[in-house]
Amino acid sequence: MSSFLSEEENNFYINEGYLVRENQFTIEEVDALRGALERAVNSAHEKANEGKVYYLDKKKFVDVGYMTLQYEPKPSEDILRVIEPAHILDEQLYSLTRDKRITDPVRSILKETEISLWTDKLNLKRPRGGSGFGWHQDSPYWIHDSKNIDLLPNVYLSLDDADEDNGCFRVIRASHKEGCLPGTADGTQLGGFYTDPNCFNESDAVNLRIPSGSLVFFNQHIVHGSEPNLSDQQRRAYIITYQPKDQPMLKSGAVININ
Ligand SMILES: O=C(O)CCC(=O)C(=O)O
Repeated sequence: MSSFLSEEENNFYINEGYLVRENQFTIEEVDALRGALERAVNSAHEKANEGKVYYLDKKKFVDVGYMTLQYEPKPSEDILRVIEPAHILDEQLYSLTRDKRITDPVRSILKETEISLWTDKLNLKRPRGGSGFGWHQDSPYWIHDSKNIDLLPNVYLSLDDADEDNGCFRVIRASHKEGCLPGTADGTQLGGFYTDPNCFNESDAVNLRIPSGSLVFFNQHIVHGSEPNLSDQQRRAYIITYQPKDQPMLKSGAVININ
């Protein structure tokens, strides 16, 4: 069965910069994917011993080959926050990058039948303190590495029910229309990657309260972020980003076409 976007969905994505499709994966599938995610986390922890450790704005990062691990700030520095890319750590995550429920809507967005993988990451917002993500766009991170900066749609798969309590994903509706916006010039190392708050209106924020197994398609230019997880519940997500076919991946430079 194909999962292409309807004209109405496509128009919504074009105008708003995002689109939600709830309950695309069954509870059993989500359970299996949570297992894959936690296996990937264990494997990343093991590999981290061989990696190169560095700090940006006092936050710990480890590069292992072309994989980057980001940790929670002190005193939780042993807790992984982001793994990018993650498909190399687990066969099931790799298969997911080819699942038609994810890739057919991307084909609709890119208006292409063949696409390739740009990057993928696991965001592990753990209970009682998993950090938030300040308002930002993805495109300024990628502009120096991609020739297709306007053609990098993201897909967010929620692996837990999410709402404001556990730091659900949020977008500034229609903010993608401005292209790459300026960053904050606050003198920190990472400040330039957070969007200047004068360039968007926080009252346009949409909190995406979604059940596990839901997908959010979002434009690489949309301003997005999320609050910390102060609840007792997990808020785990897998975000996969695509591009036109035959293009090298961010970090590894490998070409992974998806037909
Ligand atoms: O997982 C989230 O809530 C936000 C993720 C995000 O902004 C990102 O990975 O670029």
